[in-house]
Amino acid sequence: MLRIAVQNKGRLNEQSLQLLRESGITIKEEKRKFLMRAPDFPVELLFLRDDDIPQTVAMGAADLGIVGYNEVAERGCDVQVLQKLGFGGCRISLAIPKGERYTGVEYFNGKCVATSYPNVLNRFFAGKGIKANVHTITGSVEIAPAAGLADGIFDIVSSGGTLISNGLVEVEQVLQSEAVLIGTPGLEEEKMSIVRQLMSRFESIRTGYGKKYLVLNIPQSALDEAVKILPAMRSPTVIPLAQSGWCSLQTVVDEVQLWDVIEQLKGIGAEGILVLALEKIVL
Ligand code: PRT
Ligand code: ZN
Repeated sequence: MLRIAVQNKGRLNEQSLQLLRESGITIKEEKRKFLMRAPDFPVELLFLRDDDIPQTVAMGAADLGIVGYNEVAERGCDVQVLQKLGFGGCRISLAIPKGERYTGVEYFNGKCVATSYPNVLNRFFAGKGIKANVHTITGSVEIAPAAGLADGIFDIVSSGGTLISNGLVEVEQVLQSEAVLIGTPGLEEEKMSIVRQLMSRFESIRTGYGKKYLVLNIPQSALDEAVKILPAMRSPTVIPLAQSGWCSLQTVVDEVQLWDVIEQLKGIGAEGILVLALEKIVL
C-alpha cells in the first residue's frame, strides 16, 4: 500500500485528483475524509495543506506527494523530486513598483522585500551577493509596497495580472515551478514497483496534455509536402481512400501549432480536416 499526500483544497487539488483518476485511481469525493483508500489500486490518499506535504513525505508519513516545486524549494526537506507533472505552472519573481528605475539585481541592495518564500529569496540574494532585508509575510504579499511595508515583493506569478493590478512590474524571474511528484528517499522495492507503475501512467497522461489528433484528406500528389508540414511523433499514418488519387493522413499535433499546421495543409489542398481530443499517449 502506497500513501500519496495531495492538497486538500486550493489550486492543485482538482488537477492532482484528475491526474490520479486518469491513472485509474478514483476516490469517492462526496464523502471525502482526511485519509482515503482507492478501491481499485493499492493506494491511499492523504489530504493536506500544500505547506505540509514536503515534510510529511520527508518523514515517511506519506510515501509520495503531489505539490508545487516552489514549496519543495522553500521547505528544503529531504525528499526526492521524482517527476514533473505538467500542471500548476508558475514562477516566483521579484517585482517592484511601476515607475521605479531598475538597472539590475543590485537594485535590491539595502531594500526591503516582502515574501512568503524567504529561503528561496535568501539563497538567490546570497548567490548574487545582494544584501537586502527579507521580510516574511503570509498572504497578500502584493499589497506590501503600496502599504509601505516593503520596497518590492518576491511572489508567485502566473498570468501577471495580480502584479499589474497592484502597480508592480516583474523584474527578475527567480524560480520556475510546476506540480511535481515527490517521494520519501529510499522507499523499499515493493513500494517502488508501484511508484514506477504510477509514474509511467502519469507520463502517458502528461505527454497527451496540449496535444490534438488530426485527421484529414489530402491529394496523393501533395502527400510529400504534407508530411514535411506535419510534426508527427515518428511519421504520420497514411491510409488510401476509396477515391483514387486521395489519401487520409492521421497524426498528433501540439495545440500551439494546430492552426498554423491546418492553414498550411489547407494551402496544399487538404480537405475534411478533423481535430480530435487526445487522452493519453503511451510511449
Ligand atoms: O491552503 P493551502 O496552503 O493548501 O494552499 P495555498 O493557498 O498555500 O496555495 P494555492 O492553492 O493558492 O496554490 C497551490 C500551488 O499552486 C502553489 O504552491 C503553486 O505551486 C501553484 N500555483 C500556480 C499558484 C499560482 N499558479 C498562482 N497564480 N499559486 C498561487 N498563485 C497566486 C499568487 O500567489 C498570486 O497571488 O496567484 C496570484 C498571481 O497570479 P497571476 O495569474 O495574477 O499572476
Ligand atoms: Zn499553502
